[in-house]
Amino acid sequence: MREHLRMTADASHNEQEHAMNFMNVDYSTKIPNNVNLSEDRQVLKALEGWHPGYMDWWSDMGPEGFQQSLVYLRTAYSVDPRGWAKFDYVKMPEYRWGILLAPQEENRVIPFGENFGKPAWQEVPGEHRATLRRLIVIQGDTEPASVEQQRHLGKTAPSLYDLRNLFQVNVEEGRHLWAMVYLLQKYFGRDGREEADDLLRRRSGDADSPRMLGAFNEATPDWLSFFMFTYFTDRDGKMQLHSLAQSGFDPLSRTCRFMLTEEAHHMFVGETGISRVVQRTCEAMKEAGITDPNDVAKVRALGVIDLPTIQKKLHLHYSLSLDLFGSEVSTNAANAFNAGIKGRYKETQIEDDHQLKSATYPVLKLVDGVIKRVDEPALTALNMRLRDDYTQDCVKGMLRWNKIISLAGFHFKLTLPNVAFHRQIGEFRDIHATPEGVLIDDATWNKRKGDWLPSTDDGDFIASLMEPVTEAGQYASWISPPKVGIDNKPGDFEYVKIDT
Ligand code: BYC
Repeated sequence: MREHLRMTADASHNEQEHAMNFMNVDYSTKIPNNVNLSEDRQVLKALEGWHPGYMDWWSDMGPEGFQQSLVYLRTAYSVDPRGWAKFDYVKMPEYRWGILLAPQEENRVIPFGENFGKPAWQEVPGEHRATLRRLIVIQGDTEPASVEQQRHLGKTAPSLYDLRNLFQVNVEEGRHLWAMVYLLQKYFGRDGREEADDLLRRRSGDADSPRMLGAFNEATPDWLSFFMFTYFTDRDGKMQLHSLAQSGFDPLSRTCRFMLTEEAHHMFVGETGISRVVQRTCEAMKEAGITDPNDVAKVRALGVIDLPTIQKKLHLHYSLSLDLFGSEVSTNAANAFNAGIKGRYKETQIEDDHQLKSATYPVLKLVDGVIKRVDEPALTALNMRLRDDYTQDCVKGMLRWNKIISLAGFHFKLTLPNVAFHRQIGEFRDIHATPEGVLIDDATWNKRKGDWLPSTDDGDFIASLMEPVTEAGQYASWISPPKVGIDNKPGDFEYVKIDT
């Protein structure tokens, strides 16, 4: 990411000045941007026309309550990686949602596919218009969906620090919606504008007009789910954005590159959130002299979330997020790659022909009732490859959480379930498997699923802990304070001034 944004060291002073001006965001128009909107009247008009609908959506479906509170938020004022964000108190509806693209790389070429090595497209290539639009719409659809899923959480935040992080994530997902809407309105004419309107019409979990991808129609009922979502589902976002950042369609690439800068904080919220929950549980067990982390009743009596329940939530969110990678073998993915529209994770760092003419990739498949690795053409196995990259990325957080547990002296390990567990998309959607990957029949699944996925009782227990804590520097019983404050603020900093 930084590689892309970093300016070449040998650029002359003037070039550097020019680049800096370009990177700074123009706040003189209603919609802050670094794409020279003031000289692109048609697109500015389309975006200004879309703005009131967005504000209505934000007020109907954005965070419930707190709209008049002052929140200590970061706002992007530049896309320079050395200093792109500014922190200040802002009322959420007054947040400056803007259009920010990473700087254009001179002479950038399409890094993969049939058009490998040709100049990157600055306009939509006609023959790939439909594929491109579909991917942008799907990406755009997830952004408001997550805000809708999280809209009730403010009422039960475990601290002002967490409340602020929730709102930061929410406003930035809102900005990511703007990012996709800009691409639709600037490059796709009338149908782009219609798609932009539809992005405000669909609703997470709505029976008639749901969001496009499965995980974005699930509830986020409590803060443990929020942390799991930002760890696992936002990480799918990271992988997908990385793949789209490779795109031969340069405006999409530049948009995604900047989105990734913001996205990192969302996963930080997830990773540290789960760490803090695990930490608090371990401390409470130690203080109470509990040696068996599986003694759920005893642990729950302490007002903390037992490790087996954390494991169940992890099973749920990881498996839902795996579904977001689509089918293991996909001609859609192959076509998008061939076209030069969606690449692989870290495409430019991979050493191969970038066309996958004869390469194969091992794909997990169900063969005669057994899960096996089967070599498939690498081109159709791109979703599987990205999913594998994702799994590797997920493991990092697990190691940190498990370290907290082992340092506290407990024998318990959080683990990722097998990829065949609890799937609704792809190769394993019609079977049942245990978290260890053992295939089981329907009856066994129905009997055992409460051992592996959060049950109603588990949900009720977690809900019972979700009491808001609104005093600066105070934290709910079930979560540890963070190690450092946001923007290096002290522990008792008032991140949200609720009553203003
Ligand atoms: N749910 O060939 P297939 C984020 C559909 S998250 C419902 O298997 P393909 C964020 C698929 O659309 C990242 N439907 O898969 C995170 C297709 O339908 P059509 C979001 C699904 O196309 C947190 C059919 O099944 N970005 O940013 O290779 C907070 C066969 O498809 C699902 C992207 O996903 C599903 N899970 O890959 C905020 C990137 N999976 O066309 C934000 C853009 C598949 O036959 N999207 N289907 O009607 C893509 O790259 C691809 O569309 C997918 C699917 C990876 C999603």
